[in-house]
Amino acid sequence: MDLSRRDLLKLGVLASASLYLPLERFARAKDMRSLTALPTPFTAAFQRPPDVDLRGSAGRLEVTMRQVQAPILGPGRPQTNLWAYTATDPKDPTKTLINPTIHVNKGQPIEATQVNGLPARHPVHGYESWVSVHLHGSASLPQYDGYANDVIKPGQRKVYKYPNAQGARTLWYHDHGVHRTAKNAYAGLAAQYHLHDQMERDSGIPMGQYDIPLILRDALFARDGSLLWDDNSESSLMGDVILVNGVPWPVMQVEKRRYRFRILNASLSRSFKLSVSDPRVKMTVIATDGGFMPKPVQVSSLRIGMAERYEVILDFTGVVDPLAAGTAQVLLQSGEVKNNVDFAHTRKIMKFNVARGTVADTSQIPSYFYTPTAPKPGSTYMGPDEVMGLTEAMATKRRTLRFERNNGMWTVNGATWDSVVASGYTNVVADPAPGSIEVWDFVNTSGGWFHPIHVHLIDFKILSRNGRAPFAYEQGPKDVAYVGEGETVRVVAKFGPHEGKYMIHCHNLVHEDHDMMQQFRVGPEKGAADPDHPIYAAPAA
Ligand SMILES: [Cu+2]
Repeated sequence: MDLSRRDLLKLGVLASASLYLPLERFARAKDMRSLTALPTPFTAAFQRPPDVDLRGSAGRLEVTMRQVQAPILGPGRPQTNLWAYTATDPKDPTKTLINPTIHVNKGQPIEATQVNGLPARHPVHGYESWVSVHLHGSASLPQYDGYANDVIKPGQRKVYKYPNAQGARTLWYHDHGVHRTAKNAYAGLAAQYHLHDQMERDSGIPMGQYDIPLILRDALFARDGSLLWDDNSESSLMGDVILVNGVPWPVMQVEKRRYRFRILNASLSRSFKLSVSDPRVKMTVIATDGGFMPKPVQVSSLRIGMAERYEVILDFTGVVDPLAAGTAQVLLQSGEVKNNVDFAHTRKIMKFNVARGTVADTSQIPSYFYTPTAPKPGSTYMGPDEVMGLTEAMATKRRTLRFERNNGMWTVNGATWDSVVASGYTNVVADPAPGSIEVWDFVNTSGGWFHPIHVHLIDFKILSRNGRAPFAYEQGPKDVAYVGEGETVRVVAKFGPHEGKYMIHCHNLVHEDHDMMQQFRVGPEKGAADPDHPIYAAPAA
């Protein structure tokens, strides 16, 4: 019998909301190799990723990609081999930091040397361990953007130059190696990068120890502790363990005050519909992928697709002490998302234990951050106010990009990334003029899957979803658009500040690798001698 989840629902097999059977089509993931018992939710302690603070420094950093072991499954259970970005702690050279959050200030460019210190071949899949490092959210030159074919082979290194000229935002750096992105990222190559600026410092929002990355992802584990791979015939990988900053369903001790969480969905294929279990804890969205929204917006739930970032303030001030226990408990949880596959605990994310007693909280949530304004002329770095000042009427060109599965391949307007490679990297899906404003429609006619679409280089404003207004929480600068089932998402963007070739792709990384990726070119084709050619201008050595 081959029954879909929808069929099972009709038959009443899944009538209990808390019980989800693994889908038959995902049954292979639950094979003999998989864990017999999952970690127990809400037992492991929350971990803040380590910080590398480059503010006020010379702006140089060396990062080495390495295979490391982590006790993800808990004490007394086998450790997990991960691939991670590692850096020496600038404050203590005897310490190695795993997947650190990098902090920079606006206006301070940096150079990050990335060294491929991974095993020459992937220990499970056997492929040559090439990588490419993409700083997602940065308007970098093409040769520093982590172009998929601009790979760093084992033993090689490459210097990436990051301008940090945009406004405050939550970026992340992750792997983008051609046809290896999903497996490399799944192995652990993903971390956050925070760009800070004056608007952020003046706003009064929680900073420092109260400004906390939440990197959400799912995973499958084998009994020997290793990560298990099952991409369901190159369609989606749906894990049964939810990790927050690498810890399964952690518990975080919090005070009765406001916290700023920078939520990133680093899953390959799973989306989340986030909410907080206690209605007294208000969730206010203050920033989207590309930085602050014009105005904070309070929400009861928030859908976050792969690679999207939402900064939220959770305010624990109103939590009342229970009479007997020492703490009050609040859950961050997920709801139903179409075409997710839920297992027993995949709607749980993490738990907050709220400490008794009041604390002095001088932070605030401002009523607004800025007023949207018409973009400055020319091809310049855009502020969030200029991105949100874009209108459909300003556009001089319209384009349509269709994301669909053809003959088992994932395609953009019927083409795959291999066609770009075969063209000598000259095929483009769009060729906007430098500084021009365009409206793009992202179209997904399928009911069977959603595609979070990422456009490199630029930030865009979402104009509409199927002709209706975007969700209140996505009305900020974005670089990923969640294109749901049967949806057309319309965005407007200004193309710059750089010329050259940049990728556009689905951030279901299984789709991206097989091969839902194309490129666009800002300005004219300059051939292989282009001083900013994504492959030839600054190759790894
Ligand atoms: Cu996709």
